[in-house]
Amino acid sequence: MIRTFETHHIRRQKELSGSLWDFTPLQGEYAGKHFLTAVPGCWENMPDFTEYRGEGQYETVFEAGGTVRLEFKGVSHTARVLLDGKQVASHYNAFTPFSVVIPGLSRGIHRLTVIADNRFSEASALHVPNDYMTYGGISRAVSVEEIPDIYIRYIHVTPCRRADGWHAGFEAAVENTGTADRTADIRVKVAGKVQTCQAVAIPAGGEAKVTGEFSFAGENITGWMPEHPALYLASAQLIREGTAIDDLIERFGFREVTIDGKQIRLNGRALRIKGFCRHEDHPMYGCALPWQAIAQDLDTVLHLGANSIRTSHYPNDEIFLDLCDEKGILVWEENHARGLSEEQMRNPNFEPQAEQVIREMIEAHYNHPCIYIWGILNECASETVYGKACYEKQYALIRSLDSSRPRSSSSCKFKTDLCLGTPEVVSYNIYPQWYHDAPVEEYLADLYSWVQTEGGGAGKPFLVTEIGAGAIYGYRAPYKPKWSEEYQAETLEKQITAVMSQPGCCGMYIWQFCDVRVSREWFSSRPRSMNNKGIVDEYRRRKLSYDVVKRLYESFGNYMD
Ligand code: ADA
Repeated sequence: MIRTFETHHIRRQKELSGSLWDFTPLQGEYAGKHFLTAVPGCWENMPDFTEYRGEGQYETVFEAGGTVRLEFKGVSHTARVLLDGKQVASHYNAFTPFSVVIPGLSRGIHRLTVIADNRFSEASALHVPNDYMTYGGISRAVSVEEIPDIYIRYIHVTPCRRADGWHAGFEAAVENTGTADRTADIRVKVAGKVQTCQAVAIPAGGEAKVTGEFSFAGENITGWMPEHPALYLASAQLIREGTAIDDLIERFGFREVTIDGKQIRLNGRALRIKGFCRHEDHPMYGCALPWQAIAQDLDTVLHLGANSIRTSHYPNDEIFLDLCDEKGILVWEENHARGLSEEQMRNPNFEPQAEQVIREMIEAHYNHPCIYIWGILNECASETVYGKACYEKQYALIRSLDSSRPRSSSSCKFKTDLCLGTPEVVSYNIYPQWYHDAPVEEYLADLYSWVQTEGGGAGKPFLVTEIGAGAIYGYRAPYKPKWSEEYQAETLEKQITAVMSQPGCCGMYIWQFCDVRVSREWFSSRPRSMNNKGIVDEYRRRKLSYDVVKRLYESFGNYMD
């Protein structure tokens, strides 16, 4: 599955994932040996490759001709793409989509080769040994499309509420991959209303953008809210000499996120965030969870009384976002980074790679109503002057790409963060009663007071974006030692109660939804080489804390007002 809804009625699109591809590792004891394996998938789920770090070559064939567009929703960590043995694309980072257009392909059977590489190196500033596992493989969907030489690259819809009711702005981008200048009409349809931009010139090798706005004043529009996540369709059609030659269908929701003093407002309601941080990780699928497994996680999140998920620490699979749109789960989506030091941020690849992830994340995920905030650089060097310059650039880039959502970054720099002045929302990761034994209320009140006085975040919404404790599933002990399920349950009771009663705090994310594998190279002192702070273990088996979290989260509504 590529998306949970049809994105084309005119463009011919075929999914190439959802089948077995030929796989051969290019290094190691099985180099050159061929296997048949599922795509999407991670090679760590293949019996002989549970720890393989190297290049893995995948191959399949497909039938097409003319101008062909290949889209990859995620290849981990990096990808080299060859068509009939000739390299046509490369991409860095597992967590954002990329595509390539090949004009003038002869009609027939073609061989697609994808070489994924999950090694760490100085060339990779974001994929580094870390407190989560980064896998190898074609971890998300792959599709092939036949398109004209001009095609719809994206359509973005920005809903906004005015005194007379809902309006929706749009921007559609059309790309010309040919060698001749083209002209076409662009027919835009948003929630049933139509506008046609006549005779749009699209220069050879370039692109054209059209913008406009629809008014829905006085119409019966249902806003997108967690309780009723109403979704509407938007589409753009390319029309040349009266014939529709290409189209793109997207989905959006009438919802507006605004900052009002210390509140984050969704369609005017002051949100109370009750969330979980969630890695894309599963012992059976690695990071390539099938949509049913994702849906089951979301059902569990809702069963726990939560209303939000933080995609710690990278953009998630678009299917996850589609399902959150449909289920009314709010999403904090963030670019790919975790705990990078100033030295790591000074890697010359860091800034271009981090900014590339932001561009690709926002262009691809712009329309999802579930995303209410963009996050960057989890626990990176925000206490340094150099780091601050990087944060500022990335905040500015987000603002240039999307003016409709607030920005934030999860900091762990206790009373030393230099970057709280720019983002609309201040967020902190804290672990009182786990990494240190300060009483939760006191620790949080002390931090909050600093943010309001010297920290530069006065008067802004404040979120606790990580708090929690570890527990080994099945480890029970009446004297409640750390790592016991009893200790985690008791600690989360204290933490949730304290955070939800902290004046000025508009919510929290528990670290974390489920236990996850960590990279062996990073933190082998983690019991089981896992991060064990899940409310459920890696097989989604409930720990004692599950019922505590459910009771508490359900005792709070979705809104502060
Ligand atoms: C940090 C980090 C998380 C995780 C957590 C922990 O806050 O952001 O990725 O490593 O600590 O479990 O200690």
